[in-house]
Amino acid sequence: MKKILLAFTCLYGVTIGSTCLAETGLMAHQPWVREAPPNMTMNAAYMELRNDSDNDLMIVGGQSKDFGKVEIHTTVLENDVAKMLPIPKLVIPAKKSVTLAPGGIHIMLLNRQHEVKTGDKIDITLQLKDGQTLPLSVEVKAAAPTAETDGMSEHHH
Ligand SMILES: [Cu+2]
Repeated sequence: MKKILLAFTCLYGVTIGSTCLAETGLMAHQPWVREAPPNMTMNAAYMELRNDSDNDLMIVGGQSKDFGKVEIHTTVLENDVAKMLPIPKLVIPAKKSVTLAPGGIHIMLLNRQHEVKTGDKIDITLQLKDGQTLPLSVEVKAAAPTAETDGMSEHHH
């Protein structure tokens, strides 16, 4: 197993609400999970994944201690009904970013292990095809973050 690379430096410098793999240049910007009703045992994580390297990167799965199962999903329209479909891999092309957002691609979190509320952090580790991992600490929010609210919450630390 390759060692986990934590983000010390980024080609972008320090960006609020971001985690990145310094070596691969993969960055997750503003990862978040929407607070789910207490009886709902699944949820989804959204973020912008940015690949600043010269190589395409492929996310093939993930793990979380807070959820029993982590999948990559996309959303498709079938007879005007939105349906989620698991996809085996998510390619982040070189020098490009892919946005994971409600109604589109998302990291599906299944089999919740305990209740999660707004303000909690969920640990998710994304698995890359080359063996590297991108560990994320994802905040549970009541609503989708904006650049401003994210910056403001940072001042409370
Ligand atoms: Cu899903």
